[in-house]
Amino acid sequence: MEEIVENVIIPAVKFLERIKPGDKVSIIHGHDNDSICSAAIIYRLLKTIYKIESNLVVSGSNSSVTEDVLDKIKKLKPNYVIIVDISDVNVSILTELRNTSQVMIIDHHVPKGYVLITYVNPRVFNKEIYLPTTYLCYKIYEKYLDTKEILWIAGIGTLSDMGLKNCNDLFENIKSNKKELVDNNQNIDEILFDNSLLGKLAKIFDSARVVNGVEGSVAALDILIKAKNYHEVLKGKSGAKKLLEWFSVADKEFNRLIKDFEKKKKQIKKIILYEVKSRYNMKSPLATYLAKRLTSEILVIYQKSGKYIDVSFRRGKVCIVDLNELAINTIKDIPDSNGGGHTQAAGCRFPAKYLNKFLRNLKLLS
Ligand SMILES: [Mn+2]
Repeated sequence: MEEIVENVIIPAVKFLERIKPGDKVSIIHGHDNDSICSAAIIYRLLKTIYKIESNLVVSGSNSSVTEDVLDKIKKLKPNYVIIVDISDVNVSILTELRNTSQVMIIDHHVPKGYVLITYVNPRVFNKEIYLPTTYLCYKIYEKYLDTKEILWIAGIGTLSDMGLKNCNDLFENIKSNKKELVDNNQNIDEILFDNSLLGKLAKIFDSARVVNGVEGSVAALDILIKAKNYHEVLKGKSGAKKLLEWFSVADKEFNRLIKDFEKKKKQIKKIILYEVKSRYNMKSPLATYLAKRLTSEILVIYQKSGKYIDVSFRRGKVCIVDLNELAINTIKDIPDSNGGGHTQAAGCRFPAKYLNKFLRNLKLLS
């Protein structure tokens, strides 16, 4: 594993070596904790080593680089563009980015055949490997600086993307240098999420996206780059006061939905199906939490979002169904849809009017 990681980050280090103080850098990011923590680590690295304050550009979608990003990049005219934890960058957008800037993508989703860019993705080496983007950024940071200052950020992003198993060295580092973050946890496993200060911080930062969508993610990232340490966040400093308010809103709603789930969930063979009815984007944290109670079942949670329906797929401990495949197959014949992700956690999105078609597909595949 160590050796693969070393090889994966070599091109990233070469890319960063080309940057000079005074250059303009834009970091394009998505909305979830893994993406904003990755952006924060790269931002902090460039600020420390080159005194560069990168422009942070949020994409309209968490999984793809959207057209509006291109408009912003055209105005900013960066020499370098770094895209973190976003799996889809279509050819025409990438070509335009390449016209003005040198481009690096750091990602951990199913690899794409990108050309003429720096592509940092461990799955190019081994398609089974699972390492969150935040962890890759942490390993890149480690090549230059002492990681002590960013350990909490690296921990939040990696934990949020369920990277506990393969990122041992990071959690060992946290155990020895920021013990209080993982205290009372002898073993580093999923329980960490519900049972540690690091887990609480992950939930606090995620609540920004949950309660406020894209704007929330942008605000959360701003705190990640400004806060000196996590103590400031817990005290509501560096703009974190509103973050704590969002957390309390999200936490209440979360508990309400757990009860609602028990009442309204439906089972189709191995699939447990539930529609989230909430004004907040609770689907993904709820899915992650509920999946821990499962053994051989597949959890399918969906929520309406404007004209679309967003779906999260999760699976129990002993379930071996490939959720990336399942997500892709359930929307195969649905227009204007997209889906995919990882073997153990995936998602999809389709126009709400096709809900019955989606449910029929799901039934056929169960
Ligand atoms: Mn990720």
